[in-house]
Amino acid sequence: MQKIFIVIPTYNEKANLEKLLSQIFSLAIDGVNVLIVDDNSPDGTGELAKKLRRVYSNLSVLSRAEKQGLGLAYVAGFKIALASGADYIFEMDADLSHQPSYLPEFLKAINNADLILGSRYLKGGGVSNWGILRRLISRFGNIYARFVLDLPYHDLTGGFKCFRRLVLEKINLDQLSSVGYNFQIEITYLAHQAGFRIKEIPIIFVERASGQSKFNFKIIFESFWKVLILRLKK
Ligand SMILES: Nc1nc2c(ncn2[C@@H]2O[C@H](COP(=O)(O)OP(=O)(O)OP(=O)(O)O)[C@@H](O)[C@H]2O)c(=O)[nH]1
Ligand SMILES: [Mg+2]
Repeated sequence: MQKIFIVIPTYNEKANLEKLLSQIFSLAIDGVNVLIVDDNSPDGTGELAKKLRRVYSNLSVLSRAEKQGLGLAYVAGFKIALASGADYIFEMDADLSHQPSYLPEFLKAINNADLILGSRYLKGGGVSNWGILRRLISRFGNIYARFVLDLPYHDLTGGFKCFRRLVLEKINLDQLSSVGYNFQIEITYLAHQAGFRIKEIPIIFVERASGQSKFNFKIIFESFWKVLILRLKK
């Protein structure tokens, strides 16, 4: 039977966790496991996740000592998923921006691809409840990365993805240069360079209803120069 791991990094997502897990597990997808990677959230997300293991037998929790950024949380989670024999590995946010109802569509699409990107900027995709500034930043960031790195994909900054195991085995996870959000662009770029088949499916991204955003201008500047550096290393 296929084994699926949904890796979900969390930092202060207590208000979203129960609803998220209940929505994922109620889909009753064959072989599905959820791995929460918590960076010692002050709001107790990690403890709540551990408690919920009594409810969901296919839930596991990786507790890390301190907040080290999204990229490093994913790398640690991917290693566990690979060691546990996962065939397909998902990236997904904990704040319900990534709707679990899309999971079956990713699994269908990955039959003919190695990496599926959930894309806001394809026909049928979109963003709900984002202000104009956030929309412009996201749009510009995507056009910039697409142009500088010469990639054909429409959404490079999104974090709802499904990898075939082989992709994460082939990419050197310890050599990623991005520890923060730029990780999203970098991992897709490396998969593309390695020749993997990457496809996009449209998703509607729903702005978080609870908890706090960790998005800030530092992230934009980090991405701006890290994308340039990736290009120069080519
Ligand atoms: N473990 C861990 N998780 C993180 C870290 N930074 C962000 N996250 C999680 O990564 C996911 C995406 O972060 P968000 O804060 O939602 O960032 P965003 O989606 O760009 O911004 P908003 O939707 O506006 O909040 C969420 O599940 C966060 O809890 C981190 O340093 N460590
Ligand atoms: Mg979010």
